[in-house]
Amino acid sequence: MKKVYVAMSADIIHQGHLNVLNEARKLGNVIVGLHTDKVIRGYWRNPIMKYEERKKVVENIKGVIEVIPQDILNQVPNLRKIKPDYVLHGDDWMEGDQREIRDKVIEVLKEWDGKLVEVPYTKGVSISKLEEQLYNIGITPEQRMKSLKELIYSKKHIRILEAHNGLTGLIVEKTKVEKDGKVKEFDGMWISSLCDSTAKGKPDIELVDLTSRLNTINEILEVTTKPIIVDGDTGGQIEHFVYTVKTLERLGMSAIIIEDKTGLKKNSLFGTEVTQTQDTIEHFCEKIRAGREARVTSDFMIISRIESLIAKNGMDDAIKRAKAYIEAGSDGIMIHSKESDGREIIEFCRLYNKLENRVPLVVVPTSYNFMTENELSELGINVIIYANHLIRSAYPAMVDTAKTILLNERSKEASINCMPIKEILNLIPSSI
Ligand code: SPV
Ligand code: MG
Repeated sequence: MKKVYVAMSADIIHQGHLNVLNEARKLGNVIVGLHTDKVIRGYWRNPIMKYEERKKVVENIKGVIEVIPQDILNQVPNLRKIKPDYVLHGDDWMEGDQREIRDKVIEVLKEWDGKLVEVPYTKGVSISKLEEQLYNIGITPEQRMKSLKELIYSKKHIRILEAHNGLTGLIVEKTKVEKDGKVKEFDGMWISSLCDSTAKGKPDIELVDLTSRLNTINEILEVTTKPIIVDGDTGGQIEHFVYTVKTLERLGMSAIIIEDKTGLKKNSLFGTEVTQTQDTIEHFCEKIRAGREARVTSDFMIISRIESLIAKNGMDDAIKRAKAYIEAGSDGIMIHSKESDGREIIEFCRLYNKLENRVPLVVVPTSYNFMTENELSELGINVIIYANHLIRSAYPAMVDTAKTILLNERSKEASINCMPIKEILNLIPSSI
């Protein structure tokens, strides 16, 4: 029997996969190179089914004699090992990013006179529709919680956007754009203390208490499936923090970030304009340790936020704290800076990368917003949080509308700022 190689992700098996595998079966014994979870996360999103689960499904499809891991997008290393007589692929890879891989496959097949067979792409399969249906089914708290760690440890970097109510949660969940043949979307949500407080018309000084923040979180939980990172401010008293950890973990939050400040907390972007006191290293480490002991699973991440650069306490202090917080058991470090040239962050990363013990690094590039995700990623940063952009863009639009109505004593002139009534009525479907 001839050998036929087919690479696929097979995350949601549909008739398109079966068409390809049927064609492959006609040519010989089918070996499937199944994309590993890491590969799928790298080019798309968290797989719905894990590798072992997908493997079980694919192994049981007629004609498939073996399933092997395809652990990079490029099939060439696997092809050299197997030397198949045929490689089968949908004919949708002739354009865009996949074209390069196609060229490499054609080249390597020449080494043993193998053939590439391209089968017509199955029309009428809408992955986005299938995904929509999965979204409607929802997610368990446990699955949601785990998904952040999985994403952090398998993607070069992840991008997170703030959400402060159900509607903004939906925007983070569903917004997608296509660029260079790839679909881009946000990996998760940040429940910012600044945005949650501002949306409630309150200052960002830990005045909005946990119960009220849980209302916001619940609103978002009800309509989304992506992982959530909670801005935990200072974490409060250690005795209170342990309860916060338990509550958030139970709800399926993925992480809490606490900042090493004490006393009346003010927003970090005020910098030294207001009095902000940093906690002692010893006390903050005690808080981290208590949080770690309180959580039930290691899937819930406790991330420590260093405020040394905000408070102008120096780079040495920032690095010293990073070391201490990692030793105390932090699952991640967030370094914050309000300098707009990005130099502090670059320098911190340079020193951080020399540490022997490192954990994922988180940044909030509000002030140094000229830096691209790739530039940040090259510095070794793993999590990029766009911390306040939805509320900052919505507020000026709303104020402008209010003023326009006042000035014109009617709403006609303001309607150019507004989406049509029909669209707002249909924005949220009435049934799922
Ligand atoms: C928040 O979004 O509430 C933060 C980040 O804590 S920052 O506002 O930059 O301090
Ligand atoms: Mg905050």
